Amino acid sequence: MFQAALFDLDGVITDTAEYHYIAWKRLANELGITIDRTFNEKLKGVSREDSLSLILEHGGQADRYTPAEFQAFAASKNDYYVDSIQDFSAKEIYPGILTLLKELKARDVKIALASASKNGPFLLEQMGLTDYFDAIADPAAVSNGKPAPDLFLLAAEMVGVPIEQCVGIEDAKAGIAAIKAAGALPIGVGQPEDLGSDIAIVPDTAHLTFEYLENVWHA
Ligand code: B16
Ligand code: MG
Repeated sequence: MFQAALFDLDGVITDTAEYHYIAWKRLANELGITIDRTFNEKLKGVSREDSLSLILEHGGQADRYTPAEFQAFAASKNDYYVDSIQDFSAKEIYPGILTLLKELKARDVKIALASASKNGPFLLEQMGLTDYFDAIADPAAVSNGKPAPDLFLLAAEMVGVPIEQCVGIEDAKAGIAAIKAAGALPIGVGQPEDLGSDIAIVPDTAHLTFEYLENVWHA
């Protein structure tokens, strides 16, 4: 049996992916850059700074700004985003997630957050989920973001479980790559076209039951 479950947040525990998209789109518009949902797939699981670099590159503005301007743009996007998540509550938890967290707890499986988001702790608090988590890996504490394995390795270390004994749950390509690179068992939420057809994938979180995780683990 696996001993720890390492959760991504945006797109797995709740639908913040949409709010990130709206905030990036607003900032991109201000810079005269158009982004759509297809492009947005590239930003999922990717850090704030790396997302901004991808957007500027997409708009042909890669080297146009000073580091101070770059930081100001990233801060603006975060302000838009943080404004939009102020009213988050338990109502925003994706289907099946609360039950899964309870099932994991009942079986003494460790639970850790491996989100690239610096707003993760705030969101867990808003949704009343903080107490379910044995650890929250701080994305600012690792040198390389997803798709590098660092964040998942840190999460496993924080709950004292060897990475080979962990499952990682992700909705983003970069996140699945990070879980694979770390050496945990990846479980995707989404579509094989986005995440790859070589891993276990559920179409939505309602399918993420403890029984499902156990079956994947033993398969
Ligand atoms: P922040 P995850 C990621 O969270 C998001 O998917 C990504 O869109 C966002 O840019 C990143 O967090 C950083 O978030 O700006 O709030 O620090 O999917 O790894 O939970
Ligand atoms: Mg995600």
